[in-house]
Amino acid sequence: MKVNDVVTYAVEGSIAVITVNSPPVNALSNAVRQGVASAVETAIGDPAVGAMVLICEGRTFFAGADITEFGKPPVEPTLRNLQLVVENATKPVIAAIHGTALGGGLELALVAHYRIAVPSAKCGLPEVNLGLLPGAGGTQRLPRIVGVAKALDLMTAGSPVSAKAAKEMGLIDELAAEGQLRADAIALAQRVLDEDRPLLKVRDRTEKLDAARGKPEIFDDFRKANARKFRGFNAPEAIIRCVEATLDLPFDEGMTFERQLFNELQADSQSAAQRHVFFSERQAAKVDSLPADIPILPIAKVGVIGAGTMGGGIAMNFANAGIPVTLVETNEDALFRGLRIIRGNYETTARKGKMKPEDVDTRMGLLTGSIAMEDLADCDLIIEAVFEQIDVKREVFAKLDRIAKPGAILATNTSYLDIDDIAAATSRPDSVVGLHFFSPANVMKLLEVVRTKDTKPEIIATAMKLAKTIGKIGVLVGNGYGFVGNRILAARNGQADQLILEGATPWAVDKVLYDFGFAMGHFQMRDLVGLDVGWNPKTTSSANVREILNEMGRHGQKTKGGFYDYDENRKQTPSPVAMQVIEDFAAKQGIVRRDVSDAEIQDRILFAMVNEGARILDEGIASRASDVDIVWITGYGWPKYRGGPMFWADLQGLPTVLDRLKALEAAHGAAFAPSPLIERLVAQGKGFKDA
Ligand code: 3H9
Repeated sequence: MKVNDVVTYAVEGSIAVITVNSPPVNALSNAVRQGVASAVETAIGDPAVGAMVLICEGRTFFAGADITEFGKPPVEPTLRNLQLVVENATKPVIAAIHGTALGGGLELALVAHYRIAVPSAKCGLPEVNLGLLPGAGGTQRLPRIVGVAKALDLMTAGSPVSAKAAKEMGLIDELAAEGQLRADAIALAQRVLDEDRPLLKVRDRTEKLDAARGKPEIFDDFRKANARKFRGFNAPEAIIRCVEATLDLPFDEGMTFERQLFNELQADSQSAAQRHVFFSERQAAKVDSLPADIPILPIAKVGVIGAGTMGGGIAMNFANAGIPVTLVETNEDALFRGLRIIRGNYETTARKGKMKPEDVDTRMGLLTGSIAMEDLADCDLIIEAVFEQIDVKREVFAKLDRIAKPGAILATNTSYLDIDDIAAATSRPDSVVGLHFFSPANVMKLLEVVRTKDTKPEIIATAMKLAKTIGKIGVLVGNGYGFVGNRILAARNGQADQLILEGATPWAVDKVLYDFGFAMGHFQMRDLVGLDVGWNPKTTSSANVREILNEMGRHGQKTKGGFYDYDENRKQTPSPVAMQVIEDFAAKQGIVRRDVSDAEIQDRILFAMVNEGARILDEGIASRASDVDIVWITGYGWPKYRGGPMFWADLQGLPTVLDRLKALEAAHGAAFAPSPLIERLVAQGKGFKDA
C-alpha cells in the first residue's frame, strides 16, 4: 500500500514493513516524516500487526535531516515528534540499516526498539561538519548506548563507524547477512515477538552513564586533547556541553538543553558557512557546460614525470586508488631517492595504524620506476611535475608528444605557467590539461583542473571524475596566471609584504590571520615552504625582503632562520635579524614606518583577496563564487567555519565590501580598485551567491 509518494506499507505475516524510497539519500524531508509517522500509526492500529520494520530503498538508510529545509518554517511532524511516535509505539519497531545511517537518520534509528544492519553499513552523527550538533536527541541517547567517551569521539569527529564497530559498541543489536536485510529484519521482528522481548528505549538506559559519573576529568581532558582541532569552531564545545548534561540532567531536561544549543548553532553564521561548504563541494564536481552523456575515458595506467616531492606525492594518489603508475626521472639516483621517500611515507602511515602493513608492498608494487620517458608510451594519462620553468616544460611536452599513445591525456602540474603555451609545444593541444595538485600532494584535498582554450570536453569530464576516484575535490578553473588559488594568494602576498614595510611586524600579520582562523600565519607559511622556492641565486638583486633574507642564507625553517628564528625543535621566535632587514629595506625605499592596527591588517589582506576573487570570477577563470571558496578552503586553509572568501564577503554585505574597497583604494592605491563585478552586483542588489 502506498502511504504517500515516498513511503509504502506492507504486512507480511504479523510484521508490517514500512519502506521509504526518497532518492538520492532518503533525507528526512517533510514527505518522508509524514509518510513514516502515518505508516507507524497504521501499524499500531492494525490488529494483524505485531511488530514493524523500518527500512529504506536505494543507496542508503536515512542520511539525516533534509539540509535543504534548514531555515524554513518547521512542518509537522517535526523529526522529534516523529521520534515520539516511534519510541512510544506500543509494538516493537526494528530499524533495518544499509548504506549510511547518518545524523537525524541514526537518531531515528535510536528511537527504534531494535537495530539491525548489514556489515557494509555505516553509522554516524556528522552534524558537527555542518556546524551543528545532533539535534534529535543524538547527544542524549548516544552516550546512553555507547558511553560518554565514545559518544564524545563520534559526535565531535563526525566520521561514521562500520556496522561491525557499531555492533561492538552496542549501537547495533544484530548484523544481517549482506543483501538479506529485509528478510533478516523481518526474522528479527518475529523473534522479538515470539520471545516477547521488551520495548527497549535507549532513553531509559543508565548503565553507561553511571560508569562516567564522578569523573569530570573526562570532559576537561577531552577538551585539552582536542583544543587545536576544535579551535574557532562552536559546534564541538556545544556537543561536549550536551554530553555533560546527560550526567547532570534527567533525559527530558537534557533534550531541552540540546534543543536550545542546537537552535543557537543553527542560527549562527558558522553553520550557514559549513552548509555552504557542503553544497559547494558537491556543486564544484558539476560542469554545467558538459553534456550529461559525455564519454569518460578509461584511465588504467598513469605516468608521472618527476619523482621529487610533488611527483612522488602525485604518484601515491594513483597507487592508493589501485591504478599502476610509471614514475620517470632523469637519473637513477633521483629515481631511487623518490621511490625511497614514497616507501618511507607509506611505512610511516602503516606505523601510525592508518594503513595495513602488508599494503605498503602492494602499493609500492603498483609503482614502476624508469629513467626513460619512452616507458610512458602505454599510459592513458601522463602528468608532468618537473621544474617550474616554461622552456623545461615545453621541452618535456614536445618529447611526450612523440612518445604518448594517441588519445592519451597530457597533463601539467604547473602552478603559474600558461598552459596554452605548454600545449603549443605538442601537435595535440586539445589533449593537454592542467592538473594542479597541492603540496603534500598525497594529503591535500584540492585539485585544480585547468582547461585551456583547446582542451577536449571529454578530457575535462575525465579529469573531474578522476579527481573523485583519487579522493580529491576537483575544481575546474580557467588558464590564467596562478589560476584561482595562487592568484588570490598573490594578492595576499602583495598586501602582507607591503604591510611589514609600512610598519606591521610579520608576527602581527600572522597573529591576525591565525586569529581569523587560518591554521598558520602568512610568514610562518612562507618559512615552512622555504623562502628560496622560486628564488634564483644567480639573478638575485636584493629587490625585496625575501631576496635579502635568502642572500643571507635565511631560507626559512630548514635553515633555522627566515622571518622567524627556529630552535632544534622547530619552535619559532620572532627574529630581530629579519626585523632589522625589514626596517633597513623600508628606509631604503623612503617608507616612514607607522603604527599599523590589527584591523587595518585584516581589512587590507582580506579585502584584497575578495577583490581578486571577484576579478577571477568576472574573467571566467572561476565559474562560480562557491568554487573560489572551495579552492581556498581545501587548498589554503581558509577556516571552514567562515565559508570561504566569497561567502565571507557576502556575509559582510557587498555594499560594505564596496565601501571598504573604495576607502582602501583612496588610502593605498590601485590594488584596491573595486572589481567591476562587485560594482555591478551592488547596483543590482545582489551578492556573490547570485553571480
Ligand atoms: C541532521 O541530521 C540534523 C539532525 O541532527 C537534527 C535535526 C533536528 N539533505 O554526497 P553525495 C544530497 S543534519 C539534503 O554526492 P554520496 C547532496 O547534496 C544532516 N540533501 O552522495 C547531493 O545532491 P545533488 C546530517 C542531501 O553517495 C546528493 O544528495 N547528515 C543530504 O557521495 C548526493 O549526495 C549529513 O550531514 C541531506 N542530508 O554520499 C549527511 N545529504 O545530487 C550528509 C546528501 O543535487 N550527506 N544530500 O548534488 C552525506 O554525507 C553524503 O551525501 C552521503 C552520500 C554519505 C549520504
